[in-house]
This record gives sequence, C-alpha cells and structure tokens, in this order.
Amino acid sequence: MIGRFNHAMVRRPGKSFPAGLTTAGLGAPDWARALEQHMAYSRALEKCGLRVTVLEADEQFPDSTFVEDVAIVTEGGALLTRPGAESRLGEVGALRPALQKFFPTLAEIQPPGTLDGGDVCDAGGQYFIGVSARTNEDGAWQLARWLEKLGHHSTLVDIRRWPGLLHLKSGLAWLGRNKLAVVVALAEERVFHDYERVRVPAGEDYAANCLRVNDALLIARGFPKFAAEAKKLGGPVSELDVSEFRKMDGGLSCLSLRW
Ligand code: CIR
Repeated sequence: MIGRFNHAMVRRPGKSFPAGLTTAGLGAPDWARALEQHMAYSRALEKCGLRVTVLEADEQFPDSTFVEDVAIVTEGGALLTRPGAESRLGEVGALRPALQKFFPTLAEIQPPGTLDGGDVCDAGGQYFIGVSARTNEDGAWQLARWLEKLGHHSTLVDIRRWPGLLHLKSGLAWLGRNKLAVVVALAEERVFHDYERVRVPAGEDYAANCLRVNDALLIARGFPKFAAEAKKLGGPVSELDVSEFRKMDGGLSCLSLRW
C-alpha cells in the first residue's frame, strides 16, 4: 500500500464463532460482545475515511470473520489465498463473489501452495511474506511472483522457529514510512535491518498486530506500554477492544481487507 485506503471489507462473526480454531487458552469468546467489538472496529475504519462493506456472518465457517487470511488485496489487483487450515479452505468460495464486485479478475493460489493473509505484511509496497505453519514456501512464492508482476518486491521470512507466532503479522506491523512494530523475537532478523524498529514491550506481544490505516494507527486496547510507544509516533492512535477475537487467536489486522 503506497497511497491511501478507501475501502475495507469485513465479515460479521457468526454464532458458530466459538467453534473456530484457537490455541489461546483464554476461554470461549462471547458472541454478543464479539459482535459489538466488530461493529466498533468497522466504525473505526469508517472514521479513517474508508467505505466498509460488511458481509453477513457465515455460520458454516467459524473463522470466517478473519477475512484477511483469505485474500490479498493491493491497489493493482486481488488474489484469493488457499488457507493452510483445512477447516478454512471453504472460506475462499464464500468470499469470491463479494470480492469480485470490486475486482472482477481474481488471481488464486494453486495447490500445493497454501497461504494465509495473516502472513503477508505490506510495508509500503514492499512485502514481507511469512512461511509458517499455515503458509508454505510454494504458496509464498506464488504470491511473490504475482506481486512482482504488479511491481512489488517481496521478502520471505521463515517464522517456523517461533511456534508462538501463528502468522507473521502476529509479531509484525508496518507503522508507515520506514517504521515497523516488531516483537523482540523478530526484531534482529536481518530482513528488517533497513527499518526503524519499534520493539513491542515484554508481556505485550499481542499488541504487535496493530493496523496503520491512512494517518491513524489502530491498536489493541489493554497494552499500555505499547500504546505509549505508539503515541510517540505522532499520528492519531485509536485503541480498540478486541478481547473476544484474541480468544480465537485473531487480532486487529485479521478482521478486514483494505484497499
Ligand atoms: C485461525 O486459527 O485461523 C483463526 N482462529 C485465527 C486467524 C487469525 N488471523 C490472522 O491473524 N490473520
């Protein structure tokens, strides 16, 4: 993303949401609370100037509120992923028609490639692609080749050494210009050396999954040390409660597609 975001797409969490995949060990999410938090999230995107398309809940796929994993959207085009968790593969077909309204021609990751959008960090038109338990090398390279055709450079980052990170963006976010938020575990990786790195304070790793939207930075509520760092960056910072999504291993970025 080099210009500004004008659109976002989100999908409401369904009543089946608590049946999704999770390793968090934080208990079951409360659906009504999740819905409220989701509405506040959409409002925050609107406040940043985005037109938000809200898709109805899809009860068949409990994790489908995490739309970010199912597509990569850039100014030049969109691509449907092939999620690495079998229970999420069907989300692709459900998202296709919604996305085609905006992007009539969609590229698509082909087997044996797997790719979750949570592993894809757009750092201002330069992409970092995580190879993880969800995204395999084949999927990562398919995406890198597609991005190259659109004029974007990609770097693969193998995060399999850090089983605590579900996705690359569980530990990394672009903060605008030359700045990245990174968890300490990733901070010294050579691929990030050209960037100014804001290290996420100890005990607040979850806050790394923050979201730069135009001039604003959306961060998870409840992480005061990271919030203080974020405020030092100078732009508006908005703290959002995403406690119910955290219970299902999801964060701020996973809840929307933006372009
Ligand atoms: C999953 O395990 O796939 C979901 N429960 C959470 C996905 C979170 N997505 C993301 O970080 N991009």
